Amino acid sequence: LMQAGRATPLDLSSISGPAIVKQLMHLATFSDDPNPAVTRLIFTPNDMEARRYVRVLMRDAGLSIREDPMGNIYGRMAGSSSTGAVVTGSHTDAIPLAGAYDGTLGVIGAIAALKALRAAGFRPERPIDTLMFTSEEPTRFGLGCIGSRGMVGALSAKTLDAKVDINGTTFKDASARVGSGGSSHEAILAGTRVPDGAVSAFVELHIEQGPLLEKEGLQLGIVSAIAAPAAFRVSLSGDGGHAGALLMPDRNDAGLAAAEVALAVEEATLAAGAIDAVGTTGYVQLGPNTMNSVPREARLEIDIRDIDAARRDATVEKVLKSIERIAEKRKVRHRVEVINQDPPVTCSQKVTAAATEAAEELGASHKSLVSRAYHDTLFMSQIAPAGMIFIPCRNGWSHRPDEFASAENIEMGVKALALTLAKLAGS
Ligand code: HGY
Ligand code: MN
Ligand code: MN
Ligand code: MN
Repeated sequence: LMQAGRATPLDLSSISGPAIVKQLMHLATFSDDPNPAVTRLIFTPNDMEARRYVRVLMRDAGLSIREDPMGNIYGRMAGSSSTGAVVTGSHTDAIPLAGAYDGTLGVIGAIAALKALRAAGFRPERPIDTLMFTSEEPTRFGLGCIGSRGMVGALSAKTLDAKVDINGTTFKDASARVGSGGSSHEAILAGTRVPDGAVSAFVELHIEQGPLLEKEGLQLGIVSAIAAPAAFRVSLSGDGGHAGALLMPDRNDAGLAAAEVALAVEEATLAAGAIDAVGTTGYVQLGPNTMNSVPREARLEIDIRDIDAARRDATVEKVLKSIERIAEKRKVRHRVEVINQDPPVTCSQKVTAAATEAAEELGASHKSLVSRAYHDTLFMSQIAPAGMIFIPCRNGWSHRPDEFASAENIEMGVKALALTLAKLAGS
C-alpha cells in the first residue's frame, strides 16, 4: 500500500481476520457465564485470566509491557523519539451476559496491528502504545471508564473512595490483586496520571454497536463525535408491610413509585423530540423483593444520553422533577445521586483525517458517523487529539451474547487501524 510520504509501500498482508477471531474466541472463554455469553468484571478471576492472555499477545508482538497502579496495561513499540506516543486501545471487561467483541476488538486488534507493522519493517518515529484500559464498563464500581478517567485526571481520590462494589470492596482492595495497586487511592491515581505531552494522538477500534454501517453495506465508520452520557442512582423508600393485611389506601409502595419513575424517564426522553435522545432504566432492585411483602425499598440506575449536551441536561432536569413529583404523590422518601454527567466529544480532525485517508488507501467503503455508546476515547480526548474507527456488527446488536462481527470486517478494521497508526506515528 502506497502510504503518503513513505518510500516503500506498507505490506499489511500478515493481518488475518480468522486469526484475530480465534484470539477473540479464546479471550471469550474467560467468562463467568457460559458461551456464547461473556461476563467479565474488573479484577475478577476471569478478568485476571484475560489480562494474562493480553500480556502473552503483547509479548508475542514484541511489545514492551508496563502496567499502571489502576491496572491499565501498556504494550509499547519503541520509536526513534521517546515521547508523544500514539496510543490505541480499548477494554476487555464485559457487562453481565455480553458478547465477545465489545472492547476486545480494540485490544486484540491493536496488538495484531502493531505485530503487522513490525513484520512490515515499519519503524515509527513516535512510539506506539497499545493499551488495555483496566475497566470501561460501570458494572462493578458503578462508574464507566474508571481507568481512562484516572489517566487523564478526571477522577478524584474522594470519588474513588466512594466507589465500592456490591460486597463493599473498594477499588484499592480489589486492585491489590493486580499487584500494581497502591497504598491509597491518591497514590494509585498519582501513578496512573499520564504526564502532559506523553500522548500525541489516540485512536480506538470498536464495533459500531448500532446498525448503520451494516444497513448501508459499508466496511468502516470514522467517528465524528461521541454522545454525552449521564447516569444517576435513585433510592426510593416507603414503609412496606404485609401484602394481605396492609390496605391499599394505607400504602406507600416503593415498587410502584419506581415503576412510575421508569415510565417518566421514557416520557421525558421522548418529549426531547430528537432521535438522538435516549433514556434507559436498566437497573431496578426492589427490597425485600418477595411476593407477599409490599416493596419498601427500590434502587434504580438511570442512563440518559444525547449528542446535544444541553438537550441531554434538559431531559435529566425533567426526570429529576418527575422523581420529586412522584415521591411527593406516593409519600415515599427519595435520594438521587448523580453518577456522571459527561460532555460529548467532537473527534479530532487530525485523527479522523488519518483514518479517512487509511480507509481510502485500503479502498474500504466508509462514512463518518456518531458514536452513541461512550468509550475511553471520550476521556482520552481530554489529553490528546482522539478519534475512533468502527466496523459493522450484525444487526447492530451489542451487550448481548449474540453480538457478532465478521472476520473480513475485523481484518479491514485492523488494517485501517494499522495504517492510521503509521500515519500518526510518522517514520
Ligand atoms: O454504555 C456504554 O456506552 C459502554 O458500552 N460502556
Ligand atoms: Mn460496552
Ligand atoms: Mn465498549
Ligand atoms: Mn471518503
